[in-house]
Amino acid sequence: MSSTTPVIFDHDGGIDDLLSLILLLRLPNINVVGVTITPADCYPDDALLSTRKILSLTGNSHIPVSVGQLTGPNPFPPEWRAQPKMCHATPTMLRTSHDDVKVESKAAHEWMHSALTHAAEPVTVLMTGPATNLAAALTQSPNLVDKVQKVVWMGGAVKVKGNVAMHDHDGSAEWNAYWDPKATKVLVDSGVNLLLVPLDATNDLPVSWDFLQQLAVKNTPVSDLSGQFWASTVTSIPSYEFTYFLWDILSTCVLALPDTKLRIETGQVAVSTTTPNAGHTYPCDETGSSISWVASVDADYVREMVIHYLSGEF
Ligand code: AGV
Ligand code: CA
Repeated sequence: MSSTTPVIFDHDGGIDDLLSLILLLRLPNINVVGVTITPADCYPDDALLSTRKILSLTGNSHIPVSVGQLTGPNPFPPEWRAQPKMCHATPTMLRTSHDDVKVESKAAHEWMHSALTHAAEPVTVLMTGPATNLAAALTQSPNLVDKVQKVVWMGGAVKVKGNVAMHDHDGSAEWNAYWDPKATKVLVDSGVNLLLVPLDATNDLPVSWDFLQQLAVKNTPVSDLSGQFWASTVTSIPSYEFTYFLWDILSTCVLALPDTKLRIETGQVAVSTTTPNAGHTYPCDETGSSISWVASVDADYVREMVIHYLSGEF
């Protein structure tokens, strides 16, 4: 066994997905073996460019990147998908090359399938976008669950309300679970060792001005770039509620958090794939599958950990 945990990171190119990539690469106990992109809460060209630049900037240009071709039925709002374009427009990112980072010819779900098949030891899969790529790989080869050490997925809302606000939806689902409800169901029912990081836990971690202030005083290259990314998430229209959370960031931290800093619940969870609650992940003893989810965390500890790892030199 290696002393670091091998991790495949599947993200969907949002501001906090890209910040999660920076954070993940700086965690001492993690060895990132590949990055896959789901074209969900992003435009894939932007997500790919920012991913390659971050890998290059952090001295990780050997890590392979693969872009997904599969899409879910419920697209993200175009305003959200366009927002992360600013990430590769910041001066640090503009100065950084990307062509030293290889892009795999295989689509993300195929690359993931082959990486898991050939893995010498079980791999942890961190996912901060919809479950589409891993669900496709597991559908093709259900035995691959044995090659997955665990899945940590920013997805779902188990005992709290969701964050989908669409005319044909009752608001019970979290967006990553809703984008591709069938993939969500495949993942939950797959028998894989699954730990959700749902809204139940992330609701305690809004991106507050106080948090950004604490990051800013670090005054280092990494904290400045991170603060610039987050600055683009504070825009809000008066009277129109909008809060950005440390959704994907918490999920990344879960890979390194001491057991005493989080509370995990285990139970039967079912997934709806139909309106009006498509993507709803709810406790259900009759038709559910047994999975675990992070119910709550020590929010102060997590904030300090994030500020610690997102400061210093690249
Ligand atoms: O539901 C949270 C997920 C996370 O993976 N994403 C954003 C994070 O990357 C969707 C999302 C929910 N609300 C959003 C989202 C918002 N206001 N802006 C952008 N994305
Ligand atoms: Ca995301």
